[in-house]
Amino acid sequence: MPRGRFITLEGTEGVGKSTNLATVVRAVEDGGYPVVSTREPGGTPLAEEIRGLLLGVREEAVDATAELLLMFAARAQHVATVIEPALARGDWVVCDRFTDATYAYQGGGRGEDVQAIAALEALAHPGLQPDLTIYLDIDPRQAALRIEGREHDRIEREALDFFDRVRRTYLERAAQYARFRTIDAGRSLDAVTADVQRVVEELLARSP
Ligand code: Z5A
Repeated sequence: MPRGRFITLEGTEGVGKSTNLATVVRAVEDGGYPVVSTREPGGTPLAEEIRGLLLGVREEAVDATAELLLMFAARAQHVATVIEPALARGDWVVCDRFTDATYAYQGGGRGEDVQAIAALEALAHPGLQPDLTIYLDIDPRQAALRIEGREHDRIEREALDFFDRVRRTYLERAAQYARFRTIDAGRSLDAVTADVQRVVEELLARSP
């Protein structure tokens, strides 16, 4: 059984990751592969508990390094108990956010040291990188309008300049790594979905 493929969706809040995850899953299933659909932070009972700790609004200020370590604690559990076993049995894994989000939010947004993030990445998932990262790009001002009125979690309450830094980091990484496909997510859902479908089909065409 050949190892499965690993697809991640990335972007700033409200860009349409959850909406387009369904398109990715359907395209992979239509290609004939079993799919595990998951998300970060989260994806296992323990990691979902850590998600609650990370995103809950609280009085106590959360230290940026504590936030970074909690992200990787959740990820280590998720990789070890869900992602790696699925890939090893030949399933494809589609994940709403992964380590690129940590570089973008904790690195770009919070200013955490990139070398420290790289060291934690090497510890939590040595040798594992996505085969395809679909980066949905949008001006955070436009995305904010889409989720207006929704209750915001602790990180979503950050100011717009935080999300501008997050976006800048995503764009830098997209230019750096060949596994990225950047899609303009400021267009109609139909146009975005068509592009998402196309990039997944490109990966399917390259797969055994
Ligand atoms: N985080 C982190 O800091 N570090 C990390 O390492 C990781 C995560 C892994 C939780 O992530 C938070 O964790 C997140 C980053 C941080 N905090 N923030 N900000 P999450 O992925 O669960 O949270 P999110 O990004 O805020 O998800 P979201 O708000 O649900 O956004 P989305 O999934 O990208 O959007 P959506 O729900 O699919 O779409 C939003 C609305 O727009 C919805 O009504 C859609 O119908 C609509 N939509 C979607 N596409 C379109 C188009 N093209 N046109 C018009 N309307 C559209």
